Amino acid sequence: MKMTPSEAFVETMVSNNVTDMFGIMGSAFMDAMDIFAPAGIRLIPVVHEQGAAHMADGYARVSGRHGVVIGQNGPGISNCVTAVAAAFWAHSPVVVITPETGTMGMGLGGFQEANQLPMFQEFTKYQGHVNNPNRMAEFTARCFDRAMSEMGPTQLNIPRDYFYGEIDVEIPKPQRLDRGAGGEASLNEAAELLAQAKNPVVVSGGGVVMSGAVEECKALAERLGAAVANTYLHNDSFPASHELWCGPLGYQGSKAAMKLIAKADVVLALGTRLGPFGTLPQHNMDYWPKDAKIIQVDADNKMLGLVKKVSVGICGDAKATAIALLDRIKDKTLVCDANKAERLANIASEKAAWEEELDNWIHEKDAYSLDVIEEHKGEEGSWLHPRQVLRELEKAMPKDVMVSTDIGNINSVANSYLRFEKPRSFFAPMSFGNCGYALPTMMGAKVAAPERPAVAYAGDGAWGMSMMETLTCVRHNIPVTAVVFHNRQWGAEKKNQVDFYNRRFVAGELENQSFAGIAQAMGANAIVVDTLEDVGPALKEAVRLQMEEGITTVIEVMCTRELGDPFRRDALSTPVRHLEKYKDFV
Ligand SMILES: Cc1ncc(C[n+]2csc(CCOP(=O)(O)OP(=O)(O)O)c2C)c(N)n1
Ligand SMILES: [Mg+2]
Repeated sequence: MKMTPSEAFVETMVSNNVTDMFGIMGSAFMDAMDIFAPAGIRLIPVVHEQGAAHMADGYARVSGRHGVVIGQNGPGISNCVTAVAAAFWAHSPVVVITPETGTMGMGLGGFQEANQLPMFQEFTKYQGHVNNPNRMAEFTARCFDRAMSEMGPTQLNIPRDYFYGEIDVEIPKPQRLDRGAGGEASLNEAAELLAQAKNPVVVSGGGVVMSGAVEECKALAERLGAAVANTYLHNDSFPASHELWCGPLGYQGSKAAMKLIAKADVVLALGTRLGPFGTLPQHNMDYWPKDAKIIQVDADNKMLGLVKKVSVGICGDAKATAIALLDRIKDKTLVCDANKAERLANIASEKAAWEEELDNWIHEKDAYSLDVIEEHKGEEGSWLHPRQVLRELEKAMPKDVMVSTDIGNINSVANSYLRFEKPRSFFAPMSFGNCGYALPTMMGAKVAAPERPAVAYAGDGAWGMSMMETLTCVRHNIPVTAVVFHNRQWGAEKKNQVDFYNRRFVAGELENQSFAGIAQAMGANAIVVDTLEDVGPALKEAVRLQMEEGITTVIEVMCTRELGDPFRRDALSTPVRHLEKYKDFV
């Protein structure tokens, strides 16, 4: 059919069911943008393109659909890089559309000229470059197909003059992969290991969330009577109310999960790449069971055995594989049937012990934390203990909530207190670990699921990087609730200065303005919380306003400077100085 490349581009997005995009307008793609609305596509303008790409990520993660981001060539596109990297490590089907300098100007150093493919090379699964306007629909379609089949961001790079002209083209139909359970041999071998296991434990990862496999994971775990641990930052990969759930592994995770997996003889790691950060020692426990047989299931064969040694690697879709494994063991007598009751009792008692420990863990007890708690004695107004705040927030969380967390000390401690009943509910920056993630990601999630309550956590440092998107919440009616932990420091990094640099604080303090005041100036509602009793009611009221009146609220929680365990002690070493002038800096 005869059309312009702009029309071919837009029509291909329509055939991929695109209804929302995030970005900032620009001349580079104005010809196509002009027909977004009649095509049924809403372009949500943001404050900064990093926010747009995070929104696309959140949108994709909550809906399982494509998240789409677009911007002006050059700076609009380079502004997206950090957020696309985060989407890459979250395996999100984000399509980043990057209009580029026109072909007649390339290489001349013109305005906003940049070579945009290398910028995203490391953080995309596929890069489509429209090298001829006649191929606009073909490359657009391939980017949308590959984002789904490869489970990650793809880039569509379009020289800006290629939107114009006249082409004869057929709009391709979306091609979606029909995923399977994996090879017979590996499935049989895994089923045999499970049948012989005395103490099997299941690890449920992001692949379980993405493939919609929670029910299948549940059925398999129930047949085995196995404890189920969530992988790091995938707390929504198994329902927290289930008797077999034992919480997340890894940084600030659940001691119950770590103790239970430490004793496993067979681990079924379902839908997880077993990334390096996810199984780091924690709470002084090196819990990964080195002698256990590990069955790893991942949809990407390159992840099998990459980080952890495995006995059986299954290249399969978590859902299909769980079904295939259950089929193989359901009617058999399993070795672990004999001690099922005993194992269930053990799960219950480990969980109860961890809950009790959390209930009594009112504040951090290391020397630095005790000192900073002391510094406020006798002051007017309260500075709250982060752990107590996090427990109160947990208790006040609405049903069906979506929560995003940022990178920071308090946000990491939050991991122990975030529990979910259903998948696609918890969003964190995963392996890229960038501050400034939580608010825009939650906004994208809210656009995809306006019927669900949306809550973003951020430390005061990270909040500074992202809070301007509050303007977007207000301008474009995307109501969310943000909880800002005001502890006047870049706490997570300062913790390293406590542990390794003798409390020599360089660039770690943040003497802040009022975040409530800033939020109000941006047109949002704000609540300052400085007593523990107010934490839960503040969250409940903010969520009520969000759901009933479409109002965005920033809850500013005044916290002490105490600091929980650091991300990783393994990454730093004690300072050594050879020069006389630095001799005291050890
Ligand atoms: C974009 C980016 N810059 C810097 C860092 C390094 N970093 C990790 S945590 C952190 C401190 C976060 O401080 P804040 O948001 O106030 O949370 P807190 O640790 O105080 O709870 C920093 C600077 C990062 N992860 N990402
Ligand atoms: Mg802070």
